[in-house]
Amino acid sequence: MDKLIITAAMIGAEVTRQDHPGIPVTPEEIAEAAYECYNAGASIIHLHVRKPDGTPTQDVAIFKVAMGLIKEKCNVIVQVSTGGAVGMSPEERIAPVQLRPEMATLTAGSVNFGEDVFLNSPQDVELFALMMKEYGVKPEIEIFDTGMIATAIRLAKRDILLSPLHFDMVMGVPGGIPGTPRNLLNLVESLPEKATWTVAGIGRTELPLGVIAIILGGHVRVGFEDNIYYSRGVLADSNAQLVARIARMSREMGREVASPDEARKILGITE
Ligand code: KMH
Ligand code: ZN
Repeated sequence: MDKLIITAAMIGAEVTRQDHPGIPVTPEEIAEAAYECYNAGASIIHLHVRKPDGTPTQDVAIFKVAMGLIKEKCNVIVQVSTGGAVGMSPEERIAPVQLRPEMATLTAGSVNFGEDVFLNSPQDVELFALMMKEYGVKPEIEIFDTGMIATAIRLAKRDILLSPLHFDMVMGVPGGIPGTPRNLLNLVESLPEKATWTVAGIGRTELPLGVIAIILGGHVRVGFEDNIYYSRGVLADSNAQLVARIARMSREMGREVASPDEARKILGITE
């Protein structure tokens, strides 16, 4: 079994300072939090950025500053979000890919997202995938429901997505696939050969699904984007605390944690 890749999703688009006072907002705060997560065992930073007032943005200039500051501190893999926030235009969302990050997210279909609709038309999914191919960016294919895996496989058959594919099962979003062990097993069994996968359990599903992924040979995403609690009703101290717990549990179960360079090899970013 490969070593465990831990992704830190520290920011997202929805969580506010009111929800958690420790959410990193400025590029400096983001870089510092990323460095703490790296030291705790994260090899990928799933990156969103915010405007100075805390609202989500896909502003390329802000991404560039945040990525530069992260890279000054450590060689973690930066994975930019092309999900952005619900309601942003496709043009806005895909813009940070021009910075040629090592990875970016690619949501493989539309999904109800709480009270909103997270719109990803077949045309936009294909366009995003083609842009990532053009810029040499490894997609992390975000799966909010079963049919999205089939969509990704169709794109791979047309060489729009290149093998080996890497998936992120985003589970427990109200409107998306519920975060149950049985659903996770079904998703994993639906993956194409040689695919790698991680799981992002939303809210209280983060920890149990993470543990199952450690056992199954998948990988794990944690952080305030998905869950701000350490235990029921108790806010986590920091993103790094959530990363450290998964790293500790994985080692206890006999599975070592991947460094960024080891993660690059596992994902096929480098040879
Ligand atoms: N904020 C969500 C609407 C991604 O980063 O690619 C989408 C999201 C997924 O967070
Ligand atoms: Zn995200």
